[in-house]
Amino acid sequence: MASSAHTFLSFVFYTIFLSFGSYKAEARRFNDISSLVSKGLFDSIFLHKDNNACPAKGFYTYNSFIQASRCFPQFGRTGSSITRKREVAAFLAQISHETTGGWATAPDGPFAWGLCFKEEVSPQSNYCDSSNTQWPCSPGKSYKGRGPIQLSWNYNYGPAGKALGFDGLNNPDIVSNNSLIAFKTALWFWMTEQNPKPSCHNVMIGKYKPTAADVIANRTAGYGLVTNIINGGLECGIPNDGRVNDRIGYFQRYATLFNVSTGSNLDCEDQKSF
Ligand SMILES: *[C@@H]1O[C@H](CO)[C@@H](O)[C@H](O)[C@H]1NC(C)=O
Ligand SMILES: *[C@@H]1O[C@H](CO)[C@@H](O)[C@H](O)[C@H]1NC(C)=O
Ligand SMILES: CC(=O)N[C@H]1CO[C@H](CO)[C@@H](O)[C@@H]1O
Repeated sequence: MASSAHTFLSFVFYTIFLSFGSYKAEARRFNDISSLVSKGLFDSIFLHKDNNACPAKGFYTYNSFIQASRCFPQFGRTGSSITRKREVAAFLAQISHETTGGWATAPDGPFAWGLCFKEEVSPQSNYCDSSNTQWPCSPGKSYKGRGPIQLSWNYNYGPAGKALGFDGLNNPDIVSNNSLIAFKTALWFWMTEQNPKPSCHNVMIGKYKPTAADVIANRTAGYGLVTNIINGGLECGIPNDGRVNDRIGYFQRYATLFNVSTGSNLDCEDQKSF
């Protein structure tokens, strides 16, 4: 009797335990960005990131991308399946341009060479805006471009570090030394609104509401507006800009790999920067 009760209870217990366990695993898979971006898709997007010619060889791993995305539960998980895929494709395209090792006649084309660099080569300055007293530069530190989004300037390293738990002003190098932190800085930039700019995330999921100034400046939602948020001061409002075209080329290739259309307003040549 005792033994059969034990057996029965164990049966009930194990059934509950096992179904709860697999439910949790299922929920994790469903909610996780890995349900949209498999390892296979990631590898076919970043065909050459670990090429011997790439300074970031071995740095940007699939696992650090997936792990970093778990800190931003809204990323790629808002809206329809098409919206979610398009947002992730846009993010991967923008970080690819920022870190590209491609050239016009590169093997597999110029847009198969994202995530080739982890830090800016021969920066023109330390990217210290000394007029910014909220995020004062640490003597001798460089706030040059690092990581997938090429985080730059003290006023980005400071708040990114504060949000993510590292000392961005005193230890900016960590962004090119730790691949998990590197991906987190890129996602932080993507998800965070920096007034008057909307977040790239809100633009891609259709939550952006243009102000009167945005309307006059032609800042209409679309991938072009994301480019404007990232580097509009240097790249937007210029007809047929090569850098903008490179960003668009990456997005077109990735949208195809995700089986989604790119949506309209790919360019920012008619937009004023923020
Ligand atoms: C907005 O776009 C129109 C049409 O493309 C263009 O003529 C106009 O100059 C643009 N406005 C600004 C502020 O760039
Ligand atoms: C895109 O479509 C192809 C062909 O139908 C399929 O093999 C692939 O898994 C799809 N990719 C995604 C990310 O949905
Ligand atoms: C330990 C390590 O990899 N350190 C590197 C951190 O990044 C800087 C440049 O940003 C390199 O110079 C260090 O070698």
